Amino acid sequence: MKQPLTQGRIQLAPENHLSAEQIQAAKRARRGFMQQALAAAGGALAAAGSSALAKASSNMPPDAAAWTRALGAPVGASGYGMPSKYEANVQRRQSPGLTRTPLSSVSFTPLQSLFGIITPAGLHFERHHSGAPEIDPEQHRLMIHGLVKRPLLLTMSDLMRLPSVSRIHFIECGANSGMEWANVAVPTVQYTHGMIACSEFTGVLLSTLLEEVGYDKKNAKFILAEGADGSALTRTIPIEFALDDVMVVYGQNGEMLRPENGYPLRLLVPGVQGVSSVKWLRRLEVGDKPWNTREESLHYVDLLPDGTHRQYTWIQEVKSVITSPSAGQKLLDKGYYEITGLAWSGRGRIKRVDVSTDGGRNWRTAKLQEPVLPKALTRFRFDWNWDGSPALLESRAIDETGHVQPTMAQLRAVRGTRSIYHNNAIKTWRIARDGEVTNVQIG
Ligand SMILES: Nc1nc2c(c(=O)[nH]1)N[C@H]1C(S)=C(S)[C@@H](COP(=O)(O)O)O[C@H]1N2
Ligand SMILES: [Mo]
Repeated sequence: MKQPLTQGRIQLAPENHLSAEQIQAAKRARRGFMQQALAAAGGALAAAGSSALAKASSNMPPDAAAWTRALGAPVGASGYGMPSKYEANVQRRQSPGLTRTPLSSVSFTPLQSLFGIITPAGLHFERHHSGAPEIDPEQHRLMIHGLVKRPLLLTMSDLMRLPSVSRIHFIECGANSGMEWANVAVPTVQYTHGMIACSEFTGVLLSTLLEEVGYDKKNAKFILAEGADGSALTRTIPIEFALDDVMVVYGQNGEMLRPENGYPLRLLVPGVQGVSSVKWLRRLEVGDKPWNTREESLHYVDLLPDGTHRQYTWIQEVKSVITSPSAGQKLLDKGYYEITGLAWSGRGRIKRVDVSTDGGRNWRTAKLQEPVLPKALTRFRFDWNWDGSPALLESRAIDETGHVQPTMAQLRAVRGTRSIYHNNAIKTWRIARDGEVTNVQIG
């Protein structure tokens, strides 16, 4: 199937790559194709209307396009609408280097292909420790017990009768951008930053449920959340979070959760690393101390320079990334480009995003797209004229609590070099003279 090769004056990355060799081969092949296309078009894509390429097509003015002269697909051709076949390249993808078995793996959101701040449910990154179970909602139960007066076993209909809220929040895996610690120049923003997604979630506030069961206000300090998947993933949540904005979620972007994202019920701990947002939620226990489960003592800990492990890191700190232009793409011409990207903070709203085109020497403030919501993705835009010389594009976000996104060097000075999790460093994309955009680290 023919895929669109360009968006504006940006040549898109060859998306179906698996290895570095295949990426290179795909790039060479596509470059060859583009050169042929450009030659056929008389050199200028912008002037395609009058080009030999355009004249060769019978669909161009003054002719009416083939689809204008025929009837289209009937209403109801698809009961559940799917993207155009021309968008088939926009896919979640796995990194071969990270996937030992697809049952305990991650697939990344194609951030380079998305607009605005909402991630379509089918492109929300997925991370499962033991595969995605198929749960019959009629059979599913949520148990709430521990330091409570009235332990409860709830059905989905019980839950869906309770007062609900809808809120837009991101979920970011703590390991997002993890490969940047080792300076593995992964080829696209999908792999550097694609373990994040943002949805409108609907469900019941955990505080509502805790009131319902009459939790022990004096002694309750932590909640344990457990999943119904084969990994029975368990995480400790501090009571302050639980009583604040934690949600027990069944809806995602207006419909029920997708199976991969926890159908029929998941926890959402806004602003906190993804692993705490336990999917396929089946049990909540109220307790007075942290549980030290496997997923919080063996995994999801940060090895510090002094050899100790940092445990129980909750917040996803302020972070941003330019999604276009980004690594793997190619600028086809000098002139105007809209630099755009995403910023977020687990502490609240984004206050400002600065953009640099010279590797962080000079910064100018980007425009923020409304709405700017707490613990949600924020879209930023920046007008830029590329003069054809090499450039280093960077974005730096600042949140409403005053936290500033650090450079990789600043982060390494504190955290050392052996971390996997919590990398919120400024990301640099290099633009070469020929317009090729690559993933680099400077300083
Ligand atoms: N029950 C259960 N919950 C889980 C997981 C899991 O494997 N099992 N993975 C966690 C991790 S590590 C992350 S980053 C998020 C990812 O959510 P998503 O797959 O909806 O993107 O789910 C978390 N919740
Ligand atoms: Mo994760």
